[in-house]
Amino acid sequence: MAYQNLITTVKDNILYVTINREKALNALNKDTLTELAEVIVYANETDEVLGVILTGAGEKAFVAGADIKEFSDYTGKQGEELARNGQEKVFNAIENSTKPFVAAINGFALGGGLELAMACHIRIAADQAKMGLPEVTLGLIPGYGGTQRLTQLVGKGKAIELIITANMITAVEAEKIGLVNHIVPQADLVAKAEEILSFVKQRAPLAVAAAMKAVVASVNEPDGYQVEIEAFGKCFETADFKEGVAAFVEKRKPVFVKK
Ligand code: CO8
Repeated sequence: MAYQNLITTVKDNILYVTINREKALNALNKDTLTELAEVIVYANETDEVLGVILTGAGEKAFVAGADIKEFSDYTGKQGEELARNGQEKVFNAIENSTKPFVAAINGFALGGGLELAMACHIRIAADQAKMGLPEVTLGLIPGYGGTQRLTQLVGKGKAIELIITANMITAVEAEKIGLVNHIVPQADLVAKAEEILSFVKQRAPLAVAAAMKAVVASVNEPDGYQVEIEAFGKCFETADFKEGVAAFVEKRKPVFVKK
């Protein structure tokens, strides 16, 4: 995998993705979005990858938003197309992935950057990180799912306040309202993400995927309970279920084979 704007590597079943446009505070230009779409497909299709850690280059920004310089003279139709395309291929694709994506928020996560972090399944923030959806300062609104996912994560009242004031919040405030799962010192950010994935990596991968699908269905499907029932039933047909139960009875560690 060779990318212009991403640094990627796979180690110990984790795909590390760093958005690498440090001079532009890792802003999401078109090429970066295209590369992110490709790396998401790679993560989904590669058996070796059991989880993804997504971060930004440098110590200042995770992602400072969509690349403002690129869309300054778009028409309404182009804007709509850009939002639809980005949501489908990047933001929804992350949320619908069967591999857990952990956002390691190493600095500013603004606009499309916070939307990217919110599309991930778990968010860990460095203690100096700042987050916000400043789109209304530009005469825009969040277009990469931010109005929906912020509301799901923190509730309507807080979401409206954050979006219409455009104010940034600190990592501490973000944790308090449920926007991030954990806060750690900057130097421990990736280690914390690895620690979380180290637990996931020991679990039955098909069950992990089924659980994520059912949780996401709670907000994106008309009947999440039905999705859960069907996914639950399918688990009984897996070899990993038999292995998990056998290992419990035999008082040993299970060896899952993703079948
Ligand atoms: N796009 C392009 N360039 C950026 C962006 C951005 N979002 N953010 C920062 N940069 C660039 C700056 O232009 C500057 O470049 P240069 O040195 O060439 O002038 C460089 O990064 C460093 O930035 P600053 O000098 O501004 O650094 P400061 O420390 O003074 O400020 C801030 C840091 C507060 C993060 C500031 O850069 C800032 O406010 N950035 C913009 C934040 C923002 O408004 N983000 C939202 C963008 S809109 C969006 O994300 C919409 C998503 C939905 C799109 C739907 C489909 C189109």
